[in-house]
Parts: sequence; C-alpha cells; structure tokens
Amino acid sequence: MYLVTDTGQCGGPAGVVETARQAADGGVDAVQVRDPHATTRELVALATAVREALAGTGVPLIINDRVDVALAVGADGVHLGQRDLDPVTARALFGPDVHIGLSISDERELTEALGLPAGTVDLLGVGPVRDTPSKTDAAPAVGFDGLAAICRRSPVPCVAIGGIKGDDLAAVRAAGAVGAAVISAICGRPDPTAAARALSRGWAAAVPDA
Ligand code: TZP
Ligand code: MG
Repeated sequence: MYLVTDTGQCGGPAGVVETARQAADGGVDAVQVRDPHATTRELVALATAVREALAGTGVPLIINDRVDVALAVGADGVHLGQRDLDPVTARALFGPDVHIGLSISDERELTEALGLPAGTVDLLGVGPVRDTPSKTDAAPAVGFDGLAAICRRSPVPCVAIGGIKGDDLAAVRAAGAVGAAVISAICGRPDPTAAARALSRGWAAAVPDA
C-alpha cells in the first residue's frame, strides 16, 4: 500500500506530515509527496518535514514529478509523469540506487516505456483505474481490465492508482498489480492510521486465486 499525499485533502502542510507519520504507523509501504500547486521551496520544505517524520520507520519517501526536489531532499525515489523530466535523464542524474516510477495511463504510453533501456524505470504507476476527483487532469479511467492488460505487458512491477478503496484491493491484486496507491482513502480520513492499517491488512488478505 502506497500513500500519495494531497496537501488540500490532508488539511495543509502540517496535515501532510502528520498523515504520512500516521500512515507509516498504519503499515503503508511507501509515501509519495505530491503537491502540484506548491512552489519549489514549499515542496522542498514539505518533503524535508515528511522525510523527518518517516525517519527510522523504513518507509521510503518518493517525490512526485520533481527530480530537483528529490535530489535536494535526498529522497528514496521519484515518480515521474509523462510531462516530467524523461526517465533516462532522471536515471543518469540519480544513478542506480534511487527508485524511479513512471505514470502510465494507456497502452501507447506503455509501448513507449517498453522502449526504455532496462533498469531505467523500477515501477509503473497505472491509472487512473477509476475516475477520481483527486486528480483533475487525469486521463480516462482504464478500469480493472485495462490495468490487467498493462500489468501483463509490463516488464516492471505495476502499482494501481485512481479511485482505489479497500473493496477494490482483491481486484487490483487479481489484475497483477504489486500494490495500490491512494490519496483519498487515507488523506483527510478522520483516522489515517486506522485507514492505512485497514488497507494494509486488506491488501495482505486479498490474495488472488491461484
Ligand atoms: N494519478 C492518477 S489518479 C490520481 C493520481 C495522483 C489520484 C488518486 O487519488 P485517489 O483519491 O486515491 O483517487
Ligand atoms: Mg505527475
């Protein structure tokens, strides 16, 4: 289970930091700091505070879109969209040890990603699986069948994103994704720790049929 933060839904920057801490307590496996509206300095400050909140938890910090910010704060990874710095250049800047994710929202983007040199991208974020108010410029939803088709062709692990709730985790796993990323299912919940715990347990229990 992968938390993506939204500063509005989390109740401001302090809410992002607290939600990240609580989600780590609740068992999420990664936290991505995402704030397309923040200035560079605001995002560096936010990511630094989240890095401190996650220190000692073992939960990796991933930065959405911004290679410069990921480098500046010493993040564990970056998650790139289709309009961000290209993954080959990002890999050259980071070297082999930083995790690079790439968003894919259709088969054409997947085909392009398949042409990248091996080792460039570690993970694909696939979605939106469902329509979601959390990303206003999201591509059309791929659904669970679209997710499965992309996971099947992907040489690297896929994480599903977009409108994922606890009830969807079995379908996400059955589609072949290694994880699910959520904003609203954790951010802004009255008890993010409990929400994260329920999702983490739900994921572990949602073993697809053999
Ligand atoms: N990318 C594709 S959908 C999405 C992002 C960042 C938003 C996911 O938010 P939610 O609330 O889990 O649907
Ligand atoms: Mg992006």
